[in-house]
Amino acid sequence: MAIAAPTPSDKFTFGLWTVGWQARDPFGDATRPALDPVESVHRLAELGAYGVTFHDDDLIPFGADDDDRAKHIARFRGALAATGMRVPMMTTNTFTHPVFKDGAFTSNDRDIRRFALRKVLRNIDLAADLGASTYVFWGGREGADIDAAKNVGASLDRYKEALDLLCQYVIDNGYDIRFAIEPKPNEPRGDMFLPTIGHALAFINELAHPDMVGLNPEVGHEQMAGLNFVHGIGQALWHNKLFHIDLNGQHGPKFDQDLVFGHGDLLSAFFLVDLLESSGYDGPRHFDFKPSRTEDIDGVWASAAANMRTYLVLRQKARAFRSDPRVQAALVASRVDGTVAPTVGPGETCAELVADVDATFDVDAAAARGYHYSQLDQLAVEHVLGTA
Ligand code: DIG
Ligand code: MN
Ligand code: MN
Repeated sequence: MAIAAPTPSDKFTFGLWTVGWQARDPFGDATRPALDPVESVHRLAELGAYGVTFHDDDLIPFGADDDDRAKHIARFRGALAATGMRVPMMTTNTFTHPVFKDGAFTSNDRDIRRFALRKVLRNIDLAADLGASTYVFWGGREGADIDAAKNVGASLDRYKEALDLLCQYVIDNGYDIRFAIEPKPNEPRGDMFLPTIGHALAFINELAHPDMVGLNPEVGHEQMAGLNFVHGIGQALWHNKLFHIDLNGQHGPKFDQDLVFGHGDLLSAFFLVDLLESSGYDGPRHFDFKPSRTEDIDGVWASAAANMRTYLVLRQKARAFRSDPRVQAALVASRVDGTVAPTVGPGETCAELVADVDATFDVDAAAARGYHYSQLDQLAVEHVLGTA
């Protein structure tokens, strides 16, 4: 199977923090030197990426003065100009500095909440300058480690207050920016607010400008909670709230592995690509992964390339799956399109439904029907394995 090399038309993007991760973890020091963001832009462009994303602190050291800030931004702009790389998404680091150890928007300390808002406001201005159309909110420290620490209702009030204020700022400034909430169940906090796609969708409905706020779901985060990521994306799409996506790999409920895309639940990754490619989602295919701590810098670039290649391989396999006549027949045998038809007839009332004692409906015969899902799944497995 010949797989074409990635090109910017595939819209693959990477966070600067991914290839730039020095592999420091709670149990070990960095195994790699710091990476110049300008180097990352050039190397990712060479690999065929479309763009980069970043937190403010990934590019501009925390606490930098205005002159230093301007220099970092100017160098970065130069690399974008030289490579044609885009910045479709930006976000704020409200989790690394100790000041955020109890959260940002939901810190128990009002002065820290106000500091966090100022930090986000400043970076939203930069996002507008750089043409980012999506601004992500991953509440890395929004949550708690003990239940007595937080008044959950009041914390959600503060979360809502922050997002409503920031939406109004975008409106007042005429920025072409939408917000995307990124759920995660835990880590680094024991229990995080807005832990899953479902929690975030419900929260968005309570905001002052719900139309401006969507989701940036991450593969590993839903899977850490034992949830089906493909179903989560299916519901996000159903709500028209898939504004962005973080692609990576995860081996089920354990610490956040941020593996290369597809290097976790491969069959789930296959059906995710199948869904994304058929759903009309036209946003970036964004990788939020961590090159393994055991990789050297050559391994960092090899793993970055692996994300894109795996996506392209699965995209080609998904197309072959959907065009396979055996699969089309199996989908019919499983009556997968059966839910497309409304259950009730046009204008049919409940009384008519109840009166429709369908003498032909044989409950025992209906109960005996098979759905043939195993043969359908076997075809999927064999398309992924290349033996179909
Ligand atoms: C981690 O999954 C989070 C942060 O890296 C960032 O805020 C967000 C952006 O994709 N993902
Ligand atoms: Mn993650
Ligand atoms: Mn993420």
